[in-house]
Amino acid sequence: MVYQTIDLKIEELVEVITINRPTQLNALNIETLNELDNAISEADKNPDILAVIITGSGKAFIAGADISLMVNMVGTEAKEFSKIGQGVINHIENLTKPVIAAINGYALGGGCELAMACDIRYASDKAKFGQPEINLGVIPGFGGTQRLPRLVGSGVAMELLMTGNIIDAIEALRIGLVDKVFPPEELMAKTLELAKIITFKCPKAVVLNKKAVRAGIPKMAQDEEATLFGQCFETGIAKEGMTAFLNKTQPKWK
Ligand code: CO8
Repeated sequence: MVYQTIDLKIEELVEVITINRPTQLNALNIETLNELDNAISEADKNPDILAVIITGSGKAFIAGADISLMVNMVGTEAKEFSKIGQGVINHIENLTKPVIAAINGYALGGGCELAMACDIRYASDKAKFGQPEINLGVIPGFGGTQRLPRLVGSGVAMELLMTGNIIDAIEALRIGLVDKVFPPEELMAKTLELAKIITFKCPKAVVLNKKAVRAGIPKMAQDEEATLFGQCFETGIAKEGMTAFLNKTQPKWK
């Protein structure tokens, strides 16, 4: 497959997947989700890949799902889009090889949701995190309502979800949203170093560790999340919030 919105590079048994839509801050549209899904399937099958790194080009990791794509959706379409995104992100989570996020910049909305599905998260000290969906009149729809409380606890998750606050990498480290923070120029080298250390270990035991940890994580209510995400589009609040974002104005909530 020829990829238009992601770049792939294999270096010594480690594949680096770079989301590459920098002018839209790497926002996830259908094409990007499909390409990511395909790249993950290929990585699964390729014996020359023992670990995967996901990062972003330019100043963002991923600034969320593509708002220009969602603004005109009706409830059923939004629910369907939510399920597509959940499927791709679950695919990343369930890949039978370790996946490390190298979070180089904005990891917002769907971007933070994708990072949370990775096994390990390294971040640049310039990275920013948040679930700002509330400002658009929606909720996270790619598993964020489920993974965020599991990672940081329900109180901290509720605060992030209900305020839409954007936090820096040091705060993300403090609350357990990321595992290590580095200066931007060291991020990729440190992430590759970690990935390579893992590739020297017994591949079967690496996968079994991942499987055991994942098996202990409580089941997620993703269907409910997708349904509730769709409801935001039935009531007109998503239209109000997303139109305001795209017009660079403030939404008026009833
Ligand atoms: N979608 C589409 N375009 C985007 C997005 C996005 N998520 N984020 C940024 N862009 C675009 C901007 O519109 C802008 O385009 P243009 O140059 O044509 O005006 C360009 O990228 C650059 O962005 P800014 O000029 O805004 O850059 P700044 O440095 O001033 O600001 C921010 C950077 C703070 C990251 C800002 O762009 C921002 O707030 N972005 C939106 C963040 C956000 O709200 N993300 C959540 C989106 S909703 C979501 O992810 C839900 C996931 C679940 C979906 C469920 C399925 C339906």
